[in-house]
Order: sequence, then structure tokens, then C-alpha cells
Amino acid sequence: MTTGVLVMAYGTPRDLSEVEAYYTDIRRGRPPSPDQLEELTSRYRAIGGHSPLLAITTAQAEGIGSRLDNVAVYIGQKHAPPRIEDAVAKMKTDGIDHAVGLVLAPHFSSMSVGDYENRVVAAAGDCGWTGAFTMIPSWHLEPGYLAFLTRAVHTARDELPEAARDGSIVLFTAHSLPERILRSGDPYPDQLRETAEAVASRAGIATWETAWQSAGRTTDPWIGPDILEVLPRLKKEGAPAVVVCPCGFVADHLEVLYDVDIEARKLADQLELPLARTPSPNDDPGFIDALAAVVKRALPA
Ligand code: FEC
Repeated sequence: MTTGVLVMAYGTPRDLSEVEAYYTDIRRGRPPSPDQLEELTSRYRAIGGHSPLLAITTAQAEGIGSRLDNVAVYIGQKHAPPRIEDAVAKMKTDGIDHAVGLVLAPHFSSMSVGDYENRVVAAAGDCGWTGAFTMIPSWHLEPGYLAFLTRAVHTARDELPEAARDGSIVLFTAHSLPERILRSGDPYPDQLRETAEAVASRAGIATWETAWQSAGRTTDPWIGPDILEVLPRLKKEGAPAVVVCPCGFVADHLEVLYDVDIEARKLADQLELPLARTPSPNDDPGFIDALAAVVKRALPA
């Protein structure tokens, strides 16, 4: 049997000239207004004009591949090339009989992981790939991922001023989604809480909360509370400092490097609330071991 793993990620524009096409894709083909485009472009400019996401996704996929015997690795992105559809077509050409689908996001939502799965199924139908497909729905309690985050919480906490460490609050965050996902019993918020609880217990952290970040600029209500509302409340309640652990993401990219490192930090500075952010998993060897273990369990015997 010829086996493959399809590693899927959000995707990023490779440079500023691709931001418009990328944003149009995210908006399902509706081009952004000039103001919307300028606003997003200015966020990419603020992180140096380029997101490291594709390079990190590639390193993660190669790391997973190097830990598996006789398994071909494909990268499929949601909003930029190489796209999920291209990867599925390549799996057909390569004669893959069985593929495992892994999304580089730990928590399941019908609007995130579910959407990636739908794209694979539709692409298979379109190109006529008839191999078996096993989708990994979530891996938010994978021991190696929790171990990475546990170390990361300690690393970030140690960056806080010594006097502010005791009593500091850890905020575990993930990308917000429109509230309508909750009506169909989506497990996304529960899974975020389960990751947070598991890491807090391993790290010996008594004071922690979950919060949401990076909500879209749409008129729909999005799941809250948003990190930008939580920081002022924590200050008011007398928290001496905050550790932000964006555990819904596994790489440095716009939503971490801008939304946490620039936007949330600016607010924390205004509030005079010390803030440290946990390092991202990226290509940490122990973290990649964890992803490879998740894939191995899903491979056909
Ligand atoms: O570094 C980069 O260039 C890419 C950063 C990036 C990641 C990411 C991950 C997730 N998103 C999720 C949901 C939504 C929903 C919308 C939405 C919109 C945007 C926009 C940008 C963007 N997202 Fe994203 N997301 C990243 C970037 N995202 C840019 C458009 C401007 C803005 O709103 O800021 C709203 C549109 C829609 O309805 O589709 C919803 C989720 C994740 C985490 C899971 C995953 O990685 O797939 C969920 C990284």
C-alpha cells in the first residue's frame, strides 16, 4: 500500500504583493475594500512585511515526514499555494492508496478542521482520487504538545519581573470564531479549556483563564471574551502580570506576531500590566515528535 500524510495549514501571502489575493480568498472570492486591504497590509508591514508561517509549516511537515517510514508527505494550505486541492491531485498522480489528514491546529471546530476536511473530500471528488482518507479531528491533549506548552509557560513566566510572577495570570488563547458555531454543539471552546486545564495542572499554575483573539472584522458576534477586553479587567482586579499562551496556534505568524506581540502588548503597556508571551512550538523537536506520534496512530496497520 502507498501511504501519505497530508499536512494542512492556513496559508499566508509570500510577500505584500500577494496580500490582496490572499484576503480575497479568505473572503471567499469577495475582494476587500481599499481600506480593508490597507489595514491588513499595514499589519503585515508591522511584522516586517512577511509572515514566517509557510517556512514554519514546511519545516513542521518535513519534520513529521522524517519521523515516518515509507510515508509520502504533502502540504495543503487553505488560503494560499500550495493548496489542499493541488496536494490531493498530486496524491492521485503519485498513486497514494491511503492518506492521513493532519491540520496544524490542535482544536476541532466545524469551521476550522471541519472545513479543511470538506476541502479534501471535495478535491478528491473533483480530481477523481479514490484513495482512503483518515482525518485526525483534533490532538489538543497530545502529551508532547502539552509538555511543550508546560515548558513554554515556565519560560514566559520567567521573563516577567520577579515581583510580578506570584499571582500572575496565564491566559490560554485561540482564534475566535463566529458564535453561531456554538448552536450546533461545536467542541471548540471545550477543547481549548481542556488544553488549558491540562497545561495549568502540569505547570502547577493555579490562576489561569481562557480567552479568544483575532476575531474577524465582521458584523457577526464572535466568541468572547476577547483578550483585549480581558486585559483591562485583570488590571482592575489587581493582577500583577499576565502570561499569554496562544495555544490554539502552533507557529509564529500574523495572529501571534501582530495580535499578541504588538496589539495586546501595546494595551498591556498602556495598562502598566507586564505581559509575556509563550514561545510558539514551530519546529521544536519534541513538538514534532508529538505530531508524528499523532499521525502514526492514524496510519493503517
Ligand atoms: O501569518 C499569516 O499570514 C496567516 C495568519 C493566520 C492564521 C489564521 C488562523 C486561523 N484563522 C481562523 C479563522 C478565521 C476566520 C476568519 C479569518 C480571517 C483572517 C484574516 C487573516 C487571517 N485570518 Fe484566520 N488566520 C490568519 C490570518 N480567520 C489575515 C482576514 C483579516 C482578518 O479578519 O484579520 C474570517 C473570515 C472567514 O469567515 O473565513 C473565521 C482560524 C484559525 C486557526 C486554525 C487554522 O490555523 O486553520 C480558526 C494562522
